[in-house]
Formats: sequence, structure tokens, C-alpha cells
Amino acid sequence: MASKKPNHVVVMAFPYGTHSIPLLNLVRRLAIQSPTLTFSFFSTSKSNQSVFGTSSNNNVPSNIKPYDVDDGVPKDFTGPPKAEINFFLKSMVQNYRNGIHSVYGDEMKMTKCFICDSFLYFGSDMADELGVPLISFWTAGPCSLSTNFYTDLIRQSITLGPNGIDGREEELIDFIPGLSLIRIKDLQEGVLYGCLDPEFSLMMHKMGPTLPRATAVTMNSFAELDLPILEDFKCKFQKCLTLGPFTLTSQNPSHAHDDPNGCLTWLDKQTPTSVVYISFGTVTTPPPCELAALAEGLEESGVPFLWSLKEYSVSQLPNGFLERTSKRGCIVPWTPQQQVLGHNAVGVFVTHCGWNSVMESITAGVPMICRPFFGDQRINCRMVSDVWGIGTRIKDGVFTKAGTMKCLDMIFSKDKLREKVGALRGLAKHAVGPKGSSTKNFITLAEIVCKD
Ligand code: U2F
Repeated sequence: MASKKPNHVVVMAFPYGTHSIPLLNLVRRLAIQSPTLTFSFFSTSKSNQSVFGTSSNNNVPSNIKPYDVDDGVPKDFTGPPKAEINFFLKSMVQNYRNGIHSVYGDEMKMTKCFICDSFLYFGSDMADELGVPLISFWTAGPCSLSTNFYTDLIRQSITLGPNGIDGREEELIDFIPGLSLIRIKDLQEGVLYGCLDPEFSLMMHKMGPTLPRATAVTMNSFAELDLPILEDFKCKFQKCLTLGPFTLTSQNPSHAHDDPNGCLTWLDKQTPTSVVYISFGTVTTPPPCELAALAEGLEESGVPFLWSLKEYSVSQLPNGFLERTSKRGCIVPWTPQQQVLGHNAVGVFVTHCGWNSVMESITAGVPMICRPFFGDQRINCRMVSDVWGIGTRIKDGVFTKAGTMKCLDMIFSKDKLREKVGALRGLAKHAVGPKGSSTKNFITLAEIVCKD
């Protein structure tokens, strides 16, 4: 740290769900562009190990340095993962400050810029204290950022009586730009009703007012997907930069080349657009009764399927299902999803609507059957089905045998959905092309982060 000019970028990652990987993808692009800057990537040891420690990520540029921050979990703690997150949330403000201070000491003045997961709202105070730019990175879509940003307005505009949202689930949030088809029941827990976790809701509520303080709010999306929402953000934030889809821009797609379970070889043997691909991301597993119903629907439909299913859930499938479907089904604990979706054999994606999965499905031109569970997934699902028209939600919100069969039949018989997702795929490719919106936005971002 002997250089006179500030040349350090402090990166603060949120260590749960699929947050660190897209942030690292963004930082990797910036680090390659600016080899004289050092990017210090702060996250918990567990998250850093999974992101930096895997073979697929070992070509991280040498000017990105991972550093661990305390996860707040007591040493002898043996409770569930949810409780671990709670320890993290309760102590994160001080733990990030301590972690960063232990690396920089008195050299904080060498900090040129902060790049923070938007969840880590306290990044704006840290950047202000040093008088340097803050880049806020939102790992989900513009739609869910909007409902988080407008939480107070939503609470003021919709007064709930003693019955909560009962009977009002279908009311539209049409007073927010771009959200005219979003219903009350699509909102994230904690915005107007429900509570996933008090600490988590508090974090999200604190985040909203800090966004206009960021020099730029960035996200893994592309401008053409959500024009009205992004137009509104342009008036509210100093800069709003869509930079994706990252599937098309990342220099080294994370775990894209690892296929230890032979999924791609299996797909090679299937006919084009015939396979149902199923995955519920990194956090969620449907309850056993829904897993069974989904399996029954797949079996009865007679479709070929590739299912990313955690090992402990396989025993919850109906008796004899694996044997009966072994000739046309492949169940594995992990797939190289980006490549799977990009394979011409895949015809539909059954998804929980995590944002990364939605982006990956759009860039691959694959329509979706949505079964959202929590957080932003319901609003993402509404965008997929009602706004963009590139998929369908599972009937009645949960998997049943009949509902699954109906959705499969609908997706395979309606070319319109496939055409629409194909058109969005074209726009996404254009966005990252030489004159595209995401390319221009990345140039703007690089100027903020890298300029002398
Ligand atoms: C949280 O979402 P998840 O991590 O559960 O889900 P996604 O955002 O869809 O990300 C899953 C990633 O894991 C990859 C897949 C995605 O990049 O390609 N993957 C894989 O490569 N192979 C597999 O077998 C299974 C998955 C949260 F729950 C969501 O609500 C948020 O939208 C999301 C982003 O903030 O984080």
C-alpha cells in the first residue's frame, strides 16, 4: 500500500444464496480492465472458500484478494443454517468494519471506491466517511428492487385491517412505475405483511433509503427487459446501470464447465426441445409432498427430464419412481445449469424463480414453469408469466400431479411462449454487444471505479 494515489477497491459481499458469485463476476471484469487496482473481496470464510476455492474459479485475476470477515456464529453453535444467518445479520455491521480495518489499518485512505452488495446498506456510511464513491450491486431484478425501494410508500398506500391481506391478495400495486401487474400477494415478506425473519426485513428496510446515496446502483439485468422500472430508477438514483445478463458477459462463467455427473452427455442423447429441466436453486427444496406430486406428474407425462435434486431429497420420491423412469430421467445433485439451459435438448425449465435462474433461462431462450417460494421469487414469477409472457406459474401455487401435467402440456404446445423468450434472448444478446446498453453501462461503471 505504498502508492500515493488511492488504488484499493473494497468489495463487500453478502455470503448467502447466489450473491457472491455474480458480484465476483462483476469485480473480475473490472479487475481485468484495471490491473493496477487491487480489489479486496470481503466475505465470510465459508463463502470465500466456496467462491474462490473451487477449481472453476481458480483463474481469478491476481489483483482480486479474498479476505474473511467473522460470520458472527458462536464457535460451539450447532443449530440450523437459518439461525447461522441470524447471527451473521446481527453482527455484520461491526464484523465488516473490523475485517476491513484488520486488513487496511491506517491505510483506509488508500481506498478508491466501495463495491457492496446492496443488502449491506452500511456500505454507504463507510464510503461517505472516506468521501469515495459507492457502487451498490443488487443481485436480483429491478422489479424486486423497486418494491424494496418503495416499501414505505406501499405501507402508506395500502392500509391493512385486522385480517391482513386476506381477501386483498389480488389487489394491484399499480401506483409504482412498471409494477401495474404485480399483486399484493407477490410482494416479498416484510414489505407489507409476513416476515421471513425480523433481522432480514430490517436490513431490507434500511437498504431502501441508502440507494440514492450510491454513486451507481448496478444489477445483473439488461435495460430492455424492464424499461418503465428503470426509467423511474433513473430519476431516483444518481445512476442506475444494468450490466447483464452476466451469463453472457462473465469472463469465466462460474462452475459452467464442471459436469461431474455427465448431464451434458446425457442431454446429447435426447431430441431437441424435449427435456424438462428442474432446479430450485441453492437455498430451497420443495416439501416432500410436492416433490412426490412433481415426480408423479413427470412420470405420467412421459417426458424426458433432468432434475437437479439434493441427495437427501431423492429418498422422498415415490417408491419405484427412479427405476420406472430410469430410461428417460436423470437425477443429479448438481448440474452445470448455464450449459444445461443452453443445450438444444432442453425445452422447459421448472424453476423457483431465483433471479440468476431467470436470467439464465432468458439468455438460453427457454420458457419456464414457475413455483416460487419466498422473497423476490413471487414477483419474478409474476414478471415471467404476466409481464414478459415467457412462462407459466404452477396451478394453485403448489405442485400437484394434475397441475404439473397441465403446465407441461401447455408449455410444449404453445409456441408463443418460446417465441417471446427467444425475442428477449435476442435483446439480451444485443445489450451485451458492442453498442448495447449493458456494454455502455459497463464503460460508465469502469470510469467511476477506475478513473484517476
Ligand atoms: C437466492 O437464489 P438461489 O441461489 O436459490 O437461486 P438463483 O438466483 O436462481 O441462483 C442459483 C444459481 O445456482 C446455479 C444456477 C444459478 O446461477 O445456474 N445452479 C447450478 O449451476 N446447478 C444447479 O444444479 C443448481 C443451481 C434467493 F433464494 C433468490 O430469491 C434470489 O433471487 C437470488 C439472487 O439474489 O438468491
